[in-house]
Amino acid sequence: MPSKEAIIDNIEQYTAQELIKYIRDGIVTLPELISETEGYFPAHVRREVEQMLKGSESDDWKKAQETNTEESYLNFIQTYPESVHASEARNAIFALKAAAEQSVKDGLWNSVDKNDIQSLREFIKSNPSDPHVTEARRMINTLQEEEIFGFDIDALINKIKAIQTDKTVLDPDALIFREIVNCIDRQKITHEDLLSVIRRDNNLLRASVVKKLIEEGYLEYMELIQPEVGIDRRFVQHLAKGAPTQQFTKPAKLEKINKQSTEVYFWGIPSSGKSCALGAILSVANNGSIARSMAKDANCQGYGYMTRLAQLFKADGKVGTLPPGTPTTSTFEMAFDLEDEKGVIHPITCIDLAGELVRCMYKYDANEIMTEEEMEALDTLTNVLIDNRTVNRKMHFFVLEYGGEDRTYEGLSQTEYLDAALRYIERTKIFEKETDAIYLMLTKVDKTGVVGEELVKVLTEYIEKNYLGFFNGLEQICRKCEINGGKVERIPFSLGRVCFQDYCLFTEAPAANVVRKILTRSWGYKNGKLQKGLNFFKG
Ligand SMILES: Nc1nc2c(ncn2[C@@H]2O[C@H](COP(=O)(O)OP(=O)(O)OP(=O)(O)O)[C@@H](O)[C@H]2O)c(=O)[nH]1
Ligand SMILES: [Mg+2]
Repeated sequence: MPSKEAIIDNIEQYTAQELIKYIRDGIVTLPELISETEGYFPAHVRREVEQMLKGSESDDWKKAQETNTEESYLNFIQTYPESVHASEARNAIFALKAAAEQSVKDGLWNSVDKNDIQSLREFIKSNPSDPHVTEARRMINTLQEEEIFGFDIDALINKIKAIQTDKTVLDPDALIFREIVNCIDRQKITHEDLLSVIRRDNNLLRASVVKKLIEEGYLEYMELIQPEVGIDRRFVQHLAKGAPTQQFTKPAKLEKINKQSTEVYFWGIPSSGKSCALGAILSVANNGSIARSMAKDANCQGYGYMTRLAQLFKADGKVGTLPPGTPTTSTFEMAFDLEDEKGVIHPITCIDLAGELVRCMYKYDANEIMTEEEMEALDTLTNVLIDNRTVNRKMHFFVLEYGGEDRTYEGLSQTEYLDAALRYIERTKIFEKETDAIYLMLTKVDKTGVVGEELVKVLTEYIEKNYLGFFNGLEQICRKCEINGGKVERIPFSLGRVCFQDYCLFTEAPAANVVRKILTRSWGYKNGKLQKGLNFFKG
């Protein structure tokens, strides 16, 4: 093989084919041949070389990408320095180098003994800028906690629950995944333990976490269906399909309720099941089984949300994906007319509030520092309930989540937050003048595992044990303000079966029950004439 100098000095002796070979072998480049041969490069040979190079450029680019090594891209750049793919090739080399560096770092991280505080500390000391440093610190904390409190599966479950309610964690699912994997890798829990955690509560882990565990080889789809774990095959099929979730856009700021209607409010802490209950109620209201017809008000602020939310709940035996949590600043107004079986039209406006808003009411009451976003959200509520308040009749559902009594947000439980909401609403005086009914809605009662009379018994005991104070407080308001003969009705609610938090096999009966109640208690008019009903102005 001649040297670069020999080729340049004797350029007129070589054929185009030979020159192409030298270029491909990286001995010389075309620009060098052009600029360093001082006019001796025969024009017809140069044209031939250029054409042959052009013809094969796209093939060679494909080959370089297929090989995908630093060398393949370097060769390509040397052969085609002017190519449109040259910068892409340089970027590819850069990415490959970065990946190689990262894998050396990963190797270092992989070799650290994750059960040993000392070796984790040494890793942090010698690699202070490594991306695994935070994880190493977290592991040290975990090991220290284990030293103090001991380790068992319940400790892991509690940790997962704590992460789920910690607002400061940016990506709770990723953190929960790492916690679990860390426990398995350190042989703190076995594969069977993980399955038993899923069996004990099908809703502890979100679909995305279970899916990641499967993708990373910690679980198998079929194991979830086994009788020992007992998850319905349809949920697992839905998981495998990875159905996309419904996305809701931020609504316009709500200034006031626009419709002459009965306003129905749902109050409850984050994740207590308000939006799901509302979606289910809207879906059943729309299907003609309880109400004869439903006419959605296309002008209301939450029209799009209402349509999409109701769409998620269909009792067709197929698994549906549940809505995501409602962002703090999103308060939705959903207005519609329901026609009952006697042809009476009931104009209704349902208001879906973010549970975070209920926490804001507490913060406001307790003079705690609030973010700008929280102030803005509370301002919406103040507009609707106080400044621009309507004379519409109102119904309030106080939503308590069955099984959520231990769940705390920043150290406080459901009732502390709901108490604050209650005080806030009391100050508006709407209980005294405009309220027709107050309900205590217990959501997620499928978690009891019982139905019928047994369910009534379990729930009565449950409320007495956990929420008697709150319930009595509500009844006291009802007596004082002469609402519903001083009675607070308790309504059990469930979507049917929920799995991996995001998936649901929907059953209509509980939502149908609520639609019936709304129809019974709301004002209506007949004969297409909008009249003020008898109970429209109460006091
Ligand atoms: N087991 C069971 N879980 C439910 C039920 N309804 C809701 N959930 C679970 O509770 C989660 C939260 O429900 P949402 O309706 O979004 O709660 P929310 O009160 O609107 O929450 P925010 O919008 O954050 O205030 C859902 O993702 C489900 O995992 C139910 O009937 N049964
Ligand atoms: Mg919600």
